Amino acid sequence: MSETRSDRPSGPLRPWRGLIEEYREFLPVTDATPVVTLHEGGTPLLFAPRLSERVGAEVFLKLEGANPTGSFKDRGMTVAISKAAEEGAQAVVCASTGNTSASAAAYAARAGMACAVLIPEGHIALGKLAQALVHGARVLQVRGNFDVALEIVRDLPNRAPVVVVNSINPHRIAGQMTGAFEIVDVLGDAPDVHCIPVGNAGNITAYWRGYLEYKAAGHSTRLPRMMGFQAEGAAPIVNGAPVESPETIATAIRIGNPASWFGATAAASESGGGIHAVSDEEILSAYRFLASEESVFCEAASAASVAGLIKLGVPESSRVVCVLTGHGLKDPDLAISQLTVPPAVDAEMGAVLAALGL
Ligand code: AN7
Repeated sequence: MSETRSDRPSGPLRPWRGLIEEYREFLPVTDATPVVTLHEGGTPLLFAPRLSERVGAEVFLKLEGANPTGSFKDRGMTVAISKAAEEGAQAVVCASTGNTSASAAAYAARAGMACAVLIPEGHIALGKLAQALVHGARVLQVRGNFDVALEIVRDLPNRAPVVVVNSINPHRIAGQMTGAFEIVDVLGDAPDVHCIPVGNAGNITAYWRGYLEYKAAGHSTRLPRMMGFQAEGAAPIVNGAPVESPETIATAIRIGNPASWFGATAAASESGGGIHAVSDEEILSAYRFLASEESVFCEAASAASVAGLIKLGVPESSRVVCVLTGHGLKDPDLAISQLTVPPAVDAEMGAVLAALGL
């Protein structure tokens, strides 16, 4: 295994300049590529003491909600938008359950490109819709789910001069490999088990490729078992057939016909892992556990990785990484629906003490 990567400037405050600068030699960029970055990547890998105790393993959480737009999508988007800029693209387009649209909108704005996003009407978290709008994207709510929106988007370049920035764009997958590189860089090698939510299946495809490429380059000696988790009502890979009308509270992974289906099944089988389903109840239970016990507020789709870990278990003392793909603030409606918001009290000491039961 190689020493700490020495070709980078070091010092007490070595600036993080985004994942393209950090992992340039693994990415499809050259000196001719204008790097469009919001300094994404470099996210925390946080040890989770209570979750570790609960499952009898050593569990780390990869906090992808710490990316600039609050999800892992920024990893692929910095590469996809940089390459689109290199090709002279004026406009990008994507279908999205929310996070891709937020990320595409932000990076397109940074690059001075137009951006159009197609989202399923009524099934996108409020924070994500706000992001796409505030970054200036043309937001089209379509009467249908993600899968039908993606079908239209796939065909758009045949009709108009636009670049698709969904994960069917290979530059997205390339950028998302860097999540695996960072995990290996922090742990010193790959973990035993890698747990990850699966929607359109681009991310599990990217992580597996990332682990393989980093090992081939001599940065690790081993490979993790890849465990992917779909929501029970949107589990086409688990069922072995597309789901016509996917349903889950985890709207980010409300996807019935994943574009990278084969990438997910290959990652699972080649690594000795698997793709499994978790119920909405199990997802919400993990979501609440992470917030109250580990102080990590992720979105529901992200909690599917931890729900799966709790449900399936792992051999004792395994080293496990769960990817928490997006920030909990993306979906404030879901968070509040899980709780009772207390009524207001009068602004005086007596009322405050009484309300607190003191
Ligand atoms: C928080 O934004 O598909 O299996 O259009 O937002 O790579 O699709 C989002 C997916 C997991 C699943 N967690 O990742 C979109 C979109 C969160 C997500 C996934 C998504 P993939």
